[in-house]
Amino acid sequence: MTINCMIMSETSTPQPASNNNRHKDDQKKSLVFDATVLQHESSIPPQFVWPDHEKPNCSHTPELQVPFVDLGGFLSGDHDASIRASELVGEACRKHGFFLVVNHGVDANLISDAHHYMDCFFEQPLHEKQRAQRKLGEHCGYASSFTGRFSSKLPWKETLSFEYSAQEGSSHIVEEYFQRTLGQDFAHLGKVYQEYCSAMSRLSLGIMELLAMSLGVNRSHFKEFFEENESIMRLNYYPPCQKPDQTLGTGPHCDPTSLTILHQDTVGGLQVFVDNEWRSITPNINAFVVNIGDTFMALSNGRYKSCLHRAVVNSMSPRKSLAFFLCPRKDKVVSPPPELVDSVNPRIYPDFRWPALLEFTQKHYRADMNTLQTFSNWLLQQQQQQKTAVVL
Ligand SMILES: O=C(O)CCC(=O)C(=O)O
Repeated sequence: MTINCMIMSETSTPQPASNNNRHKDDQKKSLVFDATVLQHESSIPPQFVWPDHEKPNCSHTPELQVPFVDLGGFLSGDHDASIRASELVGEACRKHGFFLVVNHGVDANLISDAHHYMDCFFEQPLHEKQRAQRKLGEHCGYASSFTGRFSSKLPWKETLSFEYSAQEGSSHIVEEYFQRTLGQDFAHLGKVYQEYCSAMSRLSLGIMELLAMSLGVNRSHFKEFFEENESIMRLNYYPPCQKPDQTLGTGPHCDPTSLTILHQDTVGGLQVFVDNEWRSITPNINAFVVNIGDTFMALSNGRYKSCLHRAVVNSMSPRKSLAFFLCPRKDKVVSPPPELVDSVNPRIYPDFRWPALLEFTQKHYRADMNTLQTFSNWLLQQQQQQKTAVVL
């Protein structure tokens, strides 16, 4: 998940809000990502051209062999099948943090509706989509690329993000969002995405059990931790681009969230950086791609990896992906269970609450492969400064 920052750093160091200059502001204001026009242009605006060392290699990207974890046995309570599934999950998470789940129990019609309704939203004229425009400093709403927030290395995509909550009393939060921002005509989309998010929340709690088993901690530990999750759903829409070798749909980043459950259509474009090279994950409509995010990396005391990934675009077909980002309830303290901390494995990251990391990635830092470490250092520095202030 790229929860990109408003005032971001092109290097990997948090920058103060004042580092924007007027020239950049003017550039940002004048650039509009209107996919219906830009997808046909033979040259692309320079803000979308990525530096040579980050450009995709369109000719050859080897496939990443990710395990298929069959959840059928686990979901029906088969003990041996659950152990096998948890072993596969553990192996993948120690290597790179990516795996596929099949026989996941999510209704295929629901998934197909969720893709179909993305077309209904994104195929509208720009001004209609802008009714849900994401405001500066917020992480929900419609974003056409990130033209209002960055001046370079812009992603070739449009997104619609919204909040989901598994808490009691929030069972219509997604439906309400669609009605509030887009009106009654979009009520049916709200219903579908509400149902889709609930299915993702249930699935992620199951995966949390497998993760706990694989780490040798109490099976229900992480499931309980995320039971009242306050998560984020993002619809990614990548229009065709006539210069796909110059740009990226989603830039390289690790997800700052806990666990991502992604469903990609049949077009392909997701790539993961493993063993020093980019590898593609072949689409499979029967599978969800699951990956560990920074917050779970902290919960596992660094045992499991949050891995760098990106999405490339192509000149022929639009591509869609549905990303559910599992996040803890806002007041939960992210801290590894005692079983994962000992003298051989001391604490790597300090305790934090998810909203602090979210704010860090929005206001100070453009999510990349060092987000968690930089955030930890920043947090420790803040705590040190507070202690010093108290002593003085
Ligand atoms: O679309 C994809 O395949 C990846 C999307 C992604 O990484 C994100 O939304 O953070």
